[in-house]
Amino acid sequence: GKKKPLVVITRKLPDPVETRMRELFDARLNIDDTPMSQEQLAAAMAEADVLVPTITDRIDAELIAKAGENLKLIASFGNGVDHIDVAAAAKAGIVVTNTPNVLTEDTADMTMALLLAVPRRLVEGAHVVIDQDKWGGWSPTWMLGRRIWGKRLGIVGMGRIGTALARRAKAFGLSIHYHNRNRVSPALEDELEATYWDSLDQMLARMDIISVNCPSTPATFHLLSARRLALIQPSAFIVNIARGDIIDEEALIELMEAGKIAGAGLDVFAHEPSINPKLLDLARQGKAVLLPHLGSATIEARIDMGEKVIINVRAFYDGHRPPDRVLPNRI
Ligand code: 8YV
Repeated sequence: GKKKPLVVITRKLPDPVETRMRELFDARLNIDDTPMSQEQLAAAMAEADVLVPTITDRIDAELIAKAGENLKLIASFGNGVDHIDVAAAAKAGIVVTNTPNVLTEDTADMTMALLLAVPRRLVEGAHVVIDQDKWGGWSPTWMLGRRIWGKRLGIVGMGRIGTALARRAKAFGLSIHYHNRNRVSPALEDELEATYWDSLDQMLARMDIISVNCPSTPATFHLLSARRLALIQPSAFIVNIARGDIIDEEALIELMEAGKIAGAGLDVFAHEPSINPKLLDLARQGKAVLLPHLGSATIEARIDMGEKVIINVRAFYDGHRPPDRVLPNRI
């Protein structure tokens, strides 16, 4: 038969995915799961037919320029492609694919979890019981949070995850508002009873909870800038499961410290995995709930994402168009 493509996988993936990859490809697996250095990535890209990176690999123009003749496909394990210079890849004749859809519902669940956790003081409450032995008993005025039902949720980015969040939030009695590059279909707006805001500024100023659900691109860098964050009501909460660089994190911290934004639920940060110590202080004060990028971290999603990578690689090598090709002009 045909020679199997040499597929370099940069991180440890779930066992069933690795087993299948070993069957189908000449798979080079990262057994100890240490992130590759730029030098190791360059070495891998010099010989591989296919690279399977994750968000912890920075595949920039410099690396792509050094890629070997054989490298024709970067099949990323993940949805966001902000870690890959897709335009440079296209110029070098390298196809890029991602793993959309299969992580949508899990990521929307995690957004909902943060959306509930911050106003209802879930993590703070859990700590009172477990760590601090501070629970003196129930009192009618103790540890009061803010009601979620009946409030206005403003979704920044009404794509797959934003829509999945909107469905959940509607069921929780929130009214749905959104800002997006384009309006969604009238049918979807009807289903969600959603209000479209052409002006992000105007939407931000009127929401009780704001959720960031857009991709990180040059156009969305600091989309929630210091100026825009200052428009948010002091009683409002903000949730981000997308990417840390969409919010001006320093400005958000200052506004929360000053009591001008009530709280934040963050799964992503400006400089992951390091976290601004001021955010940790805010978390200790109960103003922020911080998670270590767990949005799509379920075993089911990870297996499905692996399957998607495999489908894309196989399609490419069978001479078909890979279903999840990422085009530079879509970014
Ligand atoms: C995962 C993510 O951590 O897919 C994304 O864009 O940020 C997360 O769901 C990532 O996919 C792992 O590579």
